[in-house]
Amino acid sequence: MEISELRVNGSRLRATIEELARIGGTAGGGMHRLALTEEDKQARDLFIRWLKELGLKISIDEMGNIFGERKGRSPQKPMVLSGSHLDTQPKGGRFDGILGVTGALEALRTIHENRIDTERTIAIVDWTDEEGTRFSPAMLGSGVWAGHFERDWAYSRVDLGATSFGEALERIGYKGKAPARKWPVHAYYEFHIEQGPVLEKMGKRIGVPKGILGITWFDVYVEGEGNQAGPTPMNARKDALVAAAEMILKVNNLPAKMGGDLVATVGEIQNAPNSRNIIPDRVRFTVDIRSWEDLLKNKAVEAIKNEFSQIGEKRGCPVRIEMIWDISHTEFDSHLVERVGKVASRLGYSSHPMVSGAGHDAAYVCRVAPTAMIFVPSIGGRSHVEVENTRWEDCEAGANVLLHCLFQSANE
Ligand code: HGY
Ligand code: MN
Ligand code: MN
Repeated sequence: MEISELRVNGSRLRATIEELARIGGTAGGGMHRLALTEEDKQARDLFIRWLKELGLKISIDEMGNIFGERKGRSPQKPMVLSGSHLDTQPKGGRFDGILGVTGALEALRTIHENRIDTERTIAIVDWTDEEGTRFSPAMLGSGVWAGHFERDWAYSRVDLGATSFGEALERIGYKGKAPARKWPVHAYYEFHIEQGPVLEKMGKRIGVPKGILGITWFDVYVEGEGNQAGPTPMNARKDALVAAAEMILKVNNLPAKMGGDLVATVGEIQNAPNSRNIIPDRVRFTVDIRSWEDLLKNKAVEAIKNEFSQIGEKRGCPVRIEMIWDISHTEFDSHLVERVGKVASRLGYSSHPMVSGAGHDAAYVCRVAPTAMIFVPSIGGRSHVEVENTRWEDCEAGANVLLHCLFQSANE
């Protein structure tokens, strides 16, 4: 069969996604498969089994990133790489990250069963800890591989139970020997759900992001004075939770105040001692600020930090800020972005240029290799929730676009 007529096997892709969804699946039909947990290990084991079935050369690096390589005719030429992540949010969806790994696997399955040789080696990857929800910041696996984070610093990151990334990686048996260090990559494609409302609203099938918003994460620690909820007069309180509440509302008001495309979120909070009749004395909450405009994002971060210290001052609740992560906006390779759009239209799919509001491993790979992404619509624009969903025909369409982008890059 002519390469141009090749298409992926959509029902096999669906079956693969559904099989993975059974590992860490929640009662509500979503996913709970945090990085480096037993569930993550089982998903990795299954992924490796699939790689072996295709006879791929498998390597696991010291960050637990898993690569499967299908050798090309000229293995000395820089390879083509595609993948995403298998770890999920605590109550996440069946497609975020998983579609990128299984879509790349499906592309290689299609190439393999049609006995097609490519000039360049094509490799697929499962990046460790893309979500950053258990071990922050996000994209630790791809970030170390791309040289953005130091390996030992990543190993030292701890979860709320004080388990370190390094210990958890060791425990699941995925602390590989291969150095987590970039090598020459000719082109990287990441296939992913949009995780937003744009494609569905525009009635378009394929999203062609030009890049990814810049992201800043920091943790806020507010210290109050614990006391009995009854006898303590209201004007004598140093209530850490009330101070935090005022700060959180300021975060929510920040985008309206600063303008532009800014978004700002407080997603996580811990309150201590968290007893109904004790005035809280310690609160930790997280802040996530994003924008395409790096200057705007950085100005917003400074502005909100000032607001926090004023509130802390006013309420007698000292505030400590711990910077967790900062990545400037990412601009993908214009030739590969153009290729994604052209391949989509050649295959008869409508497409739409956009920007990714969600972070992806492509953000770090893009800093060391030409990179582009392929999006498909999220039903209702929902993601990072159990109802996250994408039509199977869109998964198949996106995987076909990925297949032909891989072919073009692997044979140039
Ligand atoms: O935060 C993000 O956008 C990604 O899900 N890690
Ligand atoms: Mn993702
Ligand atoms: Mn995600």
